Amino acid sequence: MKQPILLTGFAPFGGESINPSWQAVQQLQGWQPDEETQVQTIELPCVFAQSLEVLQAAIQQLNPVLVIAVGQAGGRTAISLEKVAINYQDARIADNAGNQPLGEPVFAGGATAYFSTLPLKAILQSLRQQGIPAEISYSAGTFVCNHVFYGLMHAVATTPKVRAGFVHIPYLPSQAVRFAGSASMTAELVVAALKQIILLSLQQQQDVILAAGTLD
Ligand code: PCA
Repeated sequence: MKQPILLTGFAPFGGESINPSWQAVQQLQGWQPDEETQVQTIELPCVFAQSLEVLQAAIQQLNPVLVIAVGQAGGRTAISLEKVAINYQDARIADNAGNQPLGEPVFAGGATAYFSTLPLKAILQSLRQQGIPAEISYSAGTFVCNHVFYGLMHAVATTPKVRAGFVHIPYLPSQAVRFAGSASMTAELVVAALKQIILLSLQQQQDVILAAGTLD
C-alpha cells in the first residue's frame, strides 16, 4: 500500500461553471511522485463547514503524509503559495449553500493563525526556475478557502509529520477572456506546478533562505 497524498480542489462558485482548481487537481488522481507515495484527489464543496467536514473525513480515512488544498483566486497573476491561515471569516459573497458569515471565527477559541508547513521558499524558487509565475501570499482571504486552510492546519497541528498547506491559482484562460486584462494560467501549467509543489514537499525537509517578503 502506497502512502497517500491528499490533493483537493473546489467546486465552482460565484456563478462560475468551472473551478480551475478541480480542473487541474483531478488530472493528478493516482499520480505517483515516487515509489512510496500516491496522490488521491477529492473535490470539496464551496460551502463553509461542509467543505471542512469532507476534508476531515478524507484525512481520517486516508491518513495522508501530505495534504495540499487548492482553490481559485480570480485575478491573481501567479501560483500563490499561501503562508498564513487566519481564524476569521468574512464572506463578501454567499457560499454555494447561501451561508455568509460576517466577521466570525473559524473555530471559537482556536489559535489566531497557522502557518503552512510546506517549504514555500524552495517551491517558489523552483517554480520560477521552471518558468512558472509564482509568489508567496500572506493572505488566503476570508472566504471558504481560508476556512479550509485554517481547518486543515488545525487538524494536522498535532501530527507534525504530516505536512500541509494551501495554494491559490489564477483563472483559466477560458474564464479570464470575460475580463479585459485579467491574468490567467493554463491547466497544463498549473498541473506542472502542483507536481513540483508535491515533489518538493516530500523531499525538501528544510526550507531555503531567500527574500520572498512583500512591502505592502
Ligand atoms: N476559491 C474560494 C473558495 C473556493 C475557491 O476555489 C476562495 O478563495 O475562498
